[in-house]
Amino acid sequence: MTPGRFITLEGGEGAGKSTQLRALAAALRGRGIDVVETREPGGSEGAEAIRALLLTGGADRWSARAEALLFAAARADHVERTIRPALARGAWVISDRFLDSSRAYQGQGELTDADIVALHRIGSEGFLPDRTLLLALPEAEAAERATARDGDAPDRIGGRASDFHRAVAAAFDRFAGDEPARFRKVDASGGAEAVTARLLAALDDLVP
Ligand code: T5A
Repeated sequence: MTPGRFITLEGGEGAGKSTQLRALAAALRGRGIDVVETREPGGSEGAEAIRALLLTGGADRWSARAEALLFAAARADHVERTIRPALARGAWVISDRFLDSSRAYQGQGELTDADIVALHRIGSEGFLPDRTLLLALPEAEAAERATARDGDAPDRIGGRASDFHRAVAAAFDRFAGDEPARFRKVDASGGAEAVTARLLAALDDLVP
């Protein structure tokens, strides 16, 4: 049995993560790999229930600390119930967002990056992806794509101010620079097929 691999897609709103997850999964299946597609927040029954709590309601529904704990709790369930069992049977798991989203979205204000990493150590034993693909898209293009999809109704976190989303993008860039072995930053502009080809190239060393 070839070893399972855990791949995450990260990036800001509208970068094309969900679109690329589907295309990447199809391409890997075409190479004979058993692929599990999943997402965060969510990916297991309990985590999907927490997702609804996190993404709906007023902007101030949760304090920063409660929000970070809810993301960490959802992730703990997702890792234990979905990701680890799939990897154990040799499947590849591709997740639309994971820990780095919490670091970028919840670890830049009242809580620090070290706080988010500590929550992940407690919740998920510090479990990390084999490869994180960071989809990089200029702000204007990402906003255009997100608006084309969501109209004027972004979710509770997506609807935050553009300064917040700029800080999130900068944080993702920092993480990629700090961990070059795990991260690959991939240009997400242009047509979807070209982006998929870039993502596949960024997994070349892992594909059997
Ligand atoms: N969050 C999440 C945290 O704060 N902390 C955490 O720990 C985690 C895990 C999740 C929200 O939760 C926050 C971040 C988010 O605010 P979500 O509903 O899961 O929200 O949505 P997002 O992850 O933000 O992702 P989006 O769904 O907004 O965007 P995607 O998935 O990056 O983009 P996608 O594929 O839906 O594409 C957007 C639009 O662009 C088109 C698509 O058809 C779609 O209409 N598109 C393209 N158009 C032109 N060219 C291309 N190449 C295109 N690719 C896609």
